[in-house]
Amino acid sequence: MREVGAVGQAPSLSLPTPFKTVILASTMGQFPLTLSRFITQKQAAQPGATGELASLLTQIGLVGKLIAQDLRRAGLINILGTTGEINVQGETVKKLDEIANETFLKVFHHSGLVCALASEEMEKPVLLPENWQQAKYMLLFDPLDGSSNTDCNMPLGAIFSVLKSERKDRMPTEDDLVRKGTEQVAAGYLLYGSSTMLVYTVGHGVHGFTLEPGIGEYLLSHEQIRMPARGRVYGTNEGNSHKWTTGTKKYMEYLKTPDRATGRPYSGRYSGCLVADVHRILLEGGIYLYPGELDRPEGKLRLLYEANPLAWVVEQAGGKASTGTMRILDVEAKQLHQRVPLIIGSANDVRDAEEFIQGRRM
Ligand code: AFP
Repeated sequence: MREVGAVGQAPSLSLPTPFKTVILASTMGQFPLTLSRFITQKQAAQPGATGELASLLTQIGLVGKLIAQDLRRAGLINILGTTGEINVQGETVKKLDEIANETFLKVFHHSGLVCALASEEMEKPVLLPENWQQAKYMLLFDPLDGSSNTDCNMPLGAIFSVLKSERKDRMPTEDDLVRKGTEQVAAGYLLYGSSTMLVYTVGHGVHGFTLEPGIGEYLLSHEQIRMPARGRVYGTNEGNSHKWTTGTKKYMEYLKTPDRATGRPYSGRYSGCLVADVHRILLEGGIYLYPGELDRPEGKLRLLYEANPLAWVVEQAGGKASTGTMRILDVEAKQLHQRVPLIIGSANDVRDAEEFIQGRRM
């Protein structure tokens, strides 16, 4: 490998290898696309684009950098453990939940990009009166997905959904945020795993960016992600199997029954973080299920800021997302923290699951 300075007359800096690689690539004209350059390029192809959505996505990337930094030092700066409070979901609030939520609010509150912010961690949305006339968008998010992983260094994520603020004659209200998944204008997630990734769609495919910490830039690492029509992996909490319906039980038995012709049994992969499990499936195929239960037919996951954004991402990559009986993106939203069963992944796998859950297959 020729050292920096030999190729592009760049100064011979004593830099860590990844950075040298990036410089070397750039002097050879192969600099990987950064998030902002990629979004700007894509936006140039969109007639009438004003750059606000591009800025919003770039700000999501900033949130990812800030939270990733906190997570990297989580064990060291005593932000583990809980605040002792209970959030609107009835769950114990972990300090990192709060920090992640505050990070989203700090980045977007005065950005001029959004006129409303809704979070899993906040019972009511934050409506921004000073923004409502010029800010075109509303942002809904789960600031820290997989909170149970916080104290054991397992993967975590954040999920976001962007809606257009349709009303210009008045400030937005909570009801303006309660919309069907088909009305999203952007959606995606941040994954805090072995590396930090941002994956998003604006309806023209799904693209993944990996944070290069050495330069603080997200670099395009997964352009136009397409998921396999069928996988070999399932993710679900089998500790809940006693609460599953007959159809769900039969589907899971089917997945675990050996049959070489259909690649069964599938392997179980469940991390406790929806984003991490869906990301694996997005790249390698398979299925994730948090189904309706006998005592909780609506399931656990939230429609507006978990199921809808991930459903759009997965559909844009060729997959499917269902409640077990209908397409997630078609579910009529009725309230901000509405829950919904989620069966999401490779199209053929989700189709099989629907047939069992609906009793059309035994
Ligand atoms: P938390 O953020 O409260 O840990 O919930 C995570 C999650 O919403 C999703 O990320 C996981 O797949 C699922 O819930 C885990 O739920 P169980 O702990 O009930 O399996």
